[in-house]
Amino acid sequence: MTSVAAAGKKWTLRSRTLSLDTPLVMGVVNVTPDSFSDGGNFFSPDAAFARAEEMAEEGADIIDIGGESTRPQGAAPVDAAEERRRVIPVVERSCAALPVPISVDTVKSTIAEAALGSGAEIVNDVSALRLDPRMGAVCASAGAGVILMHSRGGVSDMATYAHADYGPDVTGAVIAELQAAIARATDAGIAGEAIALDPGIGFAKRSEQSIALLAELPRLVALGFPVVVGVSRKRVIGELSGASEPADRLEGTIAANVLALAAGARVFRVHDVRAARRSLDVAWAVLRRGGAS
Ligand code: HH2
Repeated sequence: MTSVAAAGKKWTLRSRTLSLDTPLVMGVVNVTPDSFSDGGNFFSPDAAFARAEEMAEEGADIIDIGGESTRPQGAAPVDAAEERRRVIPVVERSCAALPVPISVDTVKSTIAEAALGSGAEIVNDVSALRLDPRMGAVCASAGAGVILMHSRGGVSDMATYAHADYGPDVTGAVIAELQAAIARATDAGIAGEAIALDPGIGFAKRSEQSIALLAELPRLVALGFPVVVGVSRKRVIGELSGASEPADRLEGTIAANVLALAAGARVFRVHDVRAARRSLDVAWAVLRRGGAS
């Protein structure tokens, strides 16, 4: 198998730098009643923290905590007060108790600011700084690591197909829009070393468009930033593997993660941390022996 070297070898967060010499597993904790695959499972702060702790023990390198779903069935936007109530206690407790960096999955600058004030290291913005004009400045002044994920539309329709019109080269269109996001970030004062890119699998993308992006991931990797991939339990995996239940999409998730690793992605956002850790570590040993770096 051909392997592509990840260009970005390090990712600089607020108080630490992550090495991308090995694949990084980012465990998802959704403090929501309605997330597409685990909604309601970790809605209480105690359950969410317990899951974060368990993920750290299972080998997560990063824990990503979110309080607003973008699920494909049309997510209900959450107001800032409710999102804060859901997320901040879990971020605070996780930052205090866990050895791994904490990421906050939000499109709102007030939530990012509160999470960073509680010790979070990364802001994972699924709108890539499109939806809140203060977001870039908040991330810059804290020196946060920032994930710029490609999407189109607002929270309630970004995971639908409402904006899935790309022309023949979906990867080229996504890269152009991510380049605009990089410009927004650097204009706001975010350092290049703090930025990671994510193609936004399933966000304003039909399955064939998500597949094209995964197949052409080296084009995104070639921009020179760390690449994050979130395929975990998504519709495209369900369609390809015939698994209608999100929790039944583990094998397909593993296959897509391993191929993304071979294509140069280095950060994997997953619900099933143990399985991702083990599969990516095995794949990486072989890829590295074959010359991947
Ligand atoms: N996918 C989801 C949410 N946040 N962030 C990044 N960087 N990349 C992704 O692919 C990504 C993301 C959607 O998954 P999930 O959080 O499990 O579902 P929901 O939005 O329903 O809470």
